[in-house]
Formats: sequence, C-alpha cells, structure tokens
Amino acid sequence: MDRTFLMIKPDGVQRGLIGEIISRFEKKGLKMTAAKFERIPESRVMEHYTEHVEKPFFPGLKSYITSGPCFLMVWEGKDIVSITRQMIGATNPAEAAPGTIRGDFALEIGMNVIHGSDSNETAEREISIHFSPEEISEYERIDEKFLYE
Ligand code: DAT
Ligand code: MG
Repeated sequence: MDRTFLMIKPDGVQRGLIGEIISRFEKKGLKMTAAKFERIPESRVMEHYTEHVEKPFFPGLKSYITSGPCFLMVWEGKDIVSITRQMIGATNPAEAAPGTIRGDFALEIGMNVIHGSDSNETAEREISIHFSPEEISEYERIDEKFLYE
C-alpha cells in the first residue's frame, strides 16, 4: 500500500483545524498509521525542506515551522500521494480551489496550514526523517472491504 507524510503546520494547530483536517482524510477512506504532536527541532526542519534551504523564502519558512507545535502523521492508501495533494490544493492558498484544505482554510503562501509529500520517493524520505519504524502501526481498517475493489 502507498504511504505519505502529512503535517498540520503551526497555523493549522493554532487555528484549531486539526480535527477538521483529519476528518477529511478519514472520511475519504485513508488510514492513519502514525501521529505525533511536536515542536520540530531546527535540524529536522532543515532536513525536511532540504530542496528549499537556499531559497529566499527559507528563513521565513523555518521560523514559521518552528514557531509552535505541528501535528505530524503517516497515512496509508492506494494512490495516497496524488489523492492527498489534490485534497490539500495548490501551494498558494490564493490559487487553491474551493473544497481543498488550502482553498478553504488559508489565504497566503507563507501560512498554508498543511504539508503533504509530493511523490512516493519524497514520502518515504520524509517518513524516515520524522518517524522511527516502531512509531508506525500497521493494521486493517474494518471498512477496507468496502473501499477497495
Ligand atoms: P508544497 O508545500 O505545496 O509542496 P513547496 O514544496 O514548493 O510547496 O514549498 C514548501 C513550502 O514552502 C510551501 O508550503 C510554502 C513555502 N513556500 C514555497 N514557495 C514559497 C514562496 N514563493 N514564498 C514563500 N513561501 C513559499
Ligand atoms: Mg513540497
């Protein structure tokens, strides 16, 4: 089964959106296999955003992500990376479609509520940065036989 790393950023936590966001993924039929509530240390933020460290917006991004606790998760499901990226919406909330998380709950690119991995390779890399294998719980959800053909 495919996996992804999803993270509700400090603005989403502060604005009380954790439950609403998790609820959307749960109702879709996706399965949460790990979660933790944590203020991410700077070293792991650098590793996570390694492709962006040289970009002009990185200092602002780093101080935003470390400004408060995040809610970090691993989720599982068929084609989950593409499904969750579509549910999250465009990077800039001003361009994110209504019905997407960023389209419904955010206004500006620097505070876009949630992170989601953008490929299966990125997902595995990001999961290994933030979770140890023992923190991930494999299990079957009782509704799976009505979700997968
Ligand atoms: P995404 O989070 O949609 O995968 P990304 O990987 O290109 O987008 O960028 C990571 C985060 O960095 C993004 O969620 C918000 C921030 N960011 C990206 N481009 C930015 C910009 N031009 N100005 C400010 N922040 C930006
Ligand atoms: Mg990205």
